[in-house]
Amino acid sequence: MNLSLVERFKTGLARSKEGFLRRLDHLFRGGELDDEFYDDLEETLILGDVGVEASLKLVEKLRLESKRRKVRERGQAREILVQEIAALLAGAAEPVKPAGEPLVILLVGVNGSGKTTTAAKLAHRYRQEGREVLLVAGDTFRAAAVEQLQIWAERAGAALIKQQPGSDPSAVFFDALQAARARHIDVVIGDTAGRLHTRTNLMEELKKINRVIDRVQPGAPHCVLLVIDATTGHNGIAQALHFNEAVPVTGLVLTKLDGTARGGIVVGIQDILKVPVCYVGIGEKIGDLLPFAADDFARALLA
Ligand SMILES: Nc1nc2c(ncn2[C@@H]2O[C@H](COP(=O)(O)OP(=O)(O)OP(=O)(O)O)[C@@H](O)[C@H]2O)c(=O)[nH]1
Ligand SMILES: [Mg+2]
Repeated sequence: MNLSLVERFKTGLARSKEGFLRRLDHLFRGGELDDEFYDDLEETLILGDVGVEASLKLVEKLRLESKRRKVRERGQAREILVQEIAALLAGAAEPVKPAGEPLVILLVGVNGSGKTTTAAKLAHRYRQEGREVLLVAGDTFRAAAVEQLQIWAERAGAALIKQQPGSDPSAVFFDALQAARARHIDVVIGDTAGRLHTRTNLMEELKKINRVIDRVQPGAPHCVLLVIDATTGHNGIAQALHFNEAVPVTGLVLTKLDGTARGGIVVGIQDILKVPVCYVGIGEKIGDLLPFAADDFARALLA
């Protein structure tokens, strides 16, 4: 597929296009920039999961900036809002592989958020760049989890390290990192079991995984991605805060953006957490993961 990133974000936001984005588009279709417009805009953004704080901030800035530029038409204000949203979003650069060592990426998150699928999609991305990839079946909790990752690994053309179901996930990571060095792997992508952020023992297990990885390869994991289901809305924020207490979350992956009519979550969550969205998932297929780009995303919201 040779679509631009803006086009692909737009495709991913298909359901939002019917809901939140349609309302937003409608608002900018003409007329004056009056109080009614600003009130409607605020409401639309909040209902679209942008979040109360971020919505108020955006509307206030738009009001000031339009006044400063002497803009009176709603149509002209659209571009200003695009720029403001882009400025609010910290688009993250893709992690860079450290010299001589594998890049280690750890995926964490609550049950069913899309960790395993995202691990596979990431493996696919790196394989397409010609990198050697090793997937780690760190979800030893369910037998089916290992099989699921194995199928994805084959599809992506990545190696896989696994152990018996029920074994200690830290031990799987220990093995995996040693194997990665011996086999000159470029990128190690670790799947983990889904866990509720309120379950202390499971969060302790995550801390242990993180410690073991750092012991075998000091400085790793380089990237801890918290995988959040975009359809759960602002619940994702509470999850993020808890996960961040256990392991230092460096970035977010918002999955199932294709399944929500309120795609504004991407804006709200970054504003509150100050953790960049690194990728968004826009479908169940291996190619349905987009690296996040603030400008393109803001444009896709309002174009
Ligand atoms: N539409 C859509 N579905 C997705 C996306 N990402 C994942 N899914 C689906 O969400 C479901 C759960 O995905 P998994 O990757 O198994 O989630 P997980 O976090 O590994 O789940 P647990 O291991 O049980 O915690 C699957 O049916 C995936 O196909 C996405 O971006 N869009
Ligand atoms: Mg899984």
